[in-house]
Amino acid sequence: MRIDVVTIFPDYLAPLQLSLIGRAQRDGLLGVHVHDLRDWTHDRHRTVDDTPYGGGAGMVMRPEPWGEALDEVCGSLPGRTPHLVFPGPGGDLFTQQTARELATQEDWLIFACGRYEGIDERVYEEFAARYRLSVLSLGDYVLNGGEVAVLAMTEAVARLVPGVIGNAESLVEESHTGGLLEYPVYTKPPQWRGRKVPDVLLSGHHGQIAAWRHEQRLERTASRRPDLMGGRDGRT
Ligand code: 6GU
Repeated sequence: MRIDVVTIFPDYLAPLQLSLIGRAQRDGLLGVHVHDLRDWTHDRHRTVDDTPYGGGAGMVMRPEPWGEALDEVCGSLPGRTPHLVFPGPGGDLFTQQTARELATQEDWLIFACGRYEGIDERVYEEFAARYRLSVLSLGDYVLNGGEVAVLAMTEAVARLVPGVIGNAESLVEESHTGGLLEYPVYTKPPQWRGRKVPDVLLSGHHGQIAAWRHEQRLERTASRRPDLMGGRDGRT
């Protein structure tokens, strides 16, 4: 999978060279390319923003650098068509299902990171008319820009790309697979500060262990995330 990121803070994306995502790149499973939006400005101050028409607080990103940047980046792989992602608090919720769809149905993502009060609306219109385009939000809170969201979304998507995670089995039972949170886990020692590992986990009864873990997932999800259990009020 190929991932391009356009941002005014390329350094923000440096963590994508680390850990699992970094290794996936060295292994050739993933290519991450970060671009500075200001490379597509033409004035001495490399201006990317201006005051909003109609008044109001803050600054809005001007359409011209975004237009030139996305024209160039979107056209940089002959014969291939990217899926454009604009991270933003006003977007559709990014979930494990979104990550799964992007990992399995797309082979090229371009993230366009807005800052300030947002990007001129005509940029969305222009590129939605030419490409598949999603506006995606991490959740109901406000970040200063899309960069941190791209780190999260890239990690969530990349780890679902075949080969990126060595132990594919670890993907099967994790939180949000099957709509439930993960069960609690324990390791050695069997007793720590007077706290014991649940007996069933030491019993060697695989059937009982599986049943206990499933019960724990249900209890945990009902208690912490009733919204995942279906039913408008989370009780059913
Ligand atoms: Cl994707 N962007 C910004 N700026 N804020 C957010 C977000 C995204 N998701 C939640 N808050």
